[in-house]
This record gives sequence, C-alpha cells and structure tokens, in this order.
Amino acid sequence: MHLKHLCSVTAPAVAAILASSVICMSAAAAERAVLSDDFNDDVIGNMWSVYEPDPDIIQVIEQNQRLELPAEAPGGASAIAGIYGNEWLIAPSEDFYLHIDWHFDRPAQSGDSGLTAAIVFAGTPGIDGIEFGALLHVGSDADGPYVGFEVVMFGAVVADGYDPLPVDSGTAHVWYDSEADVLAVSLVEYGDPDATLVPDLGTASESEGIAMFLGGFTLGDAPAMPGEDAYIDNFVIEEGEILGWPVCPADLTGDGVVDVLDLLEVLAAWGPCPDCPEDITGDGIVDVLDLLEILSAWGPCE
Ligand SMILES: [Ca+2]
Ligand SMILES: [Ca+2]
Ligand SMILES: [Ca+2]
Ligand SMILES: [Ca+2]
Repeated sequence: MHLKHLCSVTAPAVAAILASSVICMSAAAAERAVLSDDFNDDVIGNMWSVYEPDPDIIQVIEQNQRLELPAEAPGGASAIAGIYGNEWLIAPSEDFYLHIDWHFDRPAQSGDSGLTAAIVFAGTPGIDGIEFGALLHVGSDADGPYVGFEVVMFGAVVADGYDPLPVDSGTAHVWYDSEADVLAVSLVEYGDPDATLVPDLGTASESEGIAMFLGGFTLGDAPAMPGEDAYIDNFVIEEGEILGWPVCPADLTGDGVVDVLDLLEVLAAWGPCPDCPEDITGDGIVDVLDLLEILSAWGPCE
C-alpha cells in the first residue's frame, strides 16, 4: 500500500478532471444493477465477508447509511479492514461496469491512511488475494492527500500512478472490456479517455473469477480516523455476470430469509417473465414450479 515510489506511470491529469467530477457523478447512476449494496440497514449482511483482524486499530462498520472505516493507530500500529464478496466473483468472460462512492476527509488526515477498492484476480476472494490484483485508493501520506492505483502481480507492484487528491468525495468507476482484456479505472466516469488501464485481467483469472474487496487502511503514523472521515457507499455492479450469487436464489427480497415476502414476489410476477429473478427455475415463466422452489427453501438462507 505504500509502494508509491516505484514508477510514476503516465499519470493522466486525474487531478484536474477530478475537480469537475463531483458535478457529473449522478449521471453515472445505475439503470439496472446486477448486484449492489447501499449499506443502509446497519448490517453488513451475507453478500459480504468481513475482514477485520485488528479491530483495535481499524474497523469496518455499516452505520449512518454507509460503510465506515474508523481507525486509531496506537503506537504506530498498521492494519487493514474491509469486506469482500462472500463467495461471489465477477466473471472475466463478460464486460462489466461497477462504481463505488467514497469519502475521505482530507483536512483531518496527514499520515498514511486511506480507502481501498481492490479488484483481486483469481483465487480465494479474501484479503490474501490482494497480492495479486488491481488496487484503487484514495488516502494521504507524508506528501499529502492522493489518489492512486497499483497493479500487483505475485506480490510485486508492476504498475502504479499517483496524483494529488483535490476533493473529499467522489465516485470510483471500474469497467472491463472482456474482448480486449483490459480493465479501466477512473475517478471521473465510465469511458474516461484518461482512465488508468490494467491489461491481462481475464488472463490472470481465467479459471475462476474476479473478487472485490472494499476497505480502509492505516499505516502507522496516521492520526485517528473517525468513521465520518473515511467511508464507502453505494457499491453497484451495473453490468456483468456474477458467479456464485445469489447464494439463496429463493430469497428474492435479499434479507437472508425465505418467507412469505418472497412468496408474494413470486405471485406478483406470475406468468411469462423472461430474465426475471422471480423465475427461479429459469424456464421463462413464473408458475407453480417457482412457488415450490420458495417452499423448499423456506427459512433462513444457509
Ligand atoms: Ca446492509
Ligand atoms: Ca448508503
Ligand atoms: Ca426474503
Ligand atoms: Ca419458472
């Protein structure tokens, strides 16, 4: 996370564009989310697994309708905390588009700390995979607030770029062209011509999928970072194919339990319904077979 001095890649004028990005943020709103989380109900929920090995130093908490990452670094301790996809992966065989809102309070920060969104290639969708992926982060270090990215392969940084961070909030955009096998990251918008490009994503993950990690970190000399200073919100995969999700297809409402509310969803969608979640059996029609799926999955999702 602190490998920023390797090579200063052609850093596009991110900073300049960033300043204007706040205005056009809402234009990138999702039309039809494939998978999303607004972090609004105070429970991290079964879409994510929590990685929080040093809660005395940094925590990940869903509260105040967002995912907060409060940190304290007593005695210069360093740690990372966050959430990663609970056994779901993004298929590298399809194009995908995702975005994440972030807030990092620059005036309060002067040491090594920040927020990270990591696209982790292949392997277990946990933090261990991060030695193998693409990291987008906003943070601060001795030189001040920055926005940066790193591409890490087998533990070595193979590309990185850093620019000053001129704003406290924004939206990170990540999109993937499966044919060209290029991942692009931008704090401005989808299709940003100055986006940072990461090649060979699909190649690196061809047998499995791409995992997501969202989190924060503090690297020792950082001041305390309350949750209001550093948080993530509105994770939205707008397009793409998700592998391994939902864990519980009969839980149509997504509340972790199959009950009468899910049954009502099926009844409300009764009849021909191609590509709709209520068609649990996937035969293009919502009928008694889907109702039976609800009944056989009744109760809490495993
Ligand atoms: Ca939640
Ligand atoms: Ca929210
Ligand atoms: Ca439900
Ligand atoms: Ca059906």
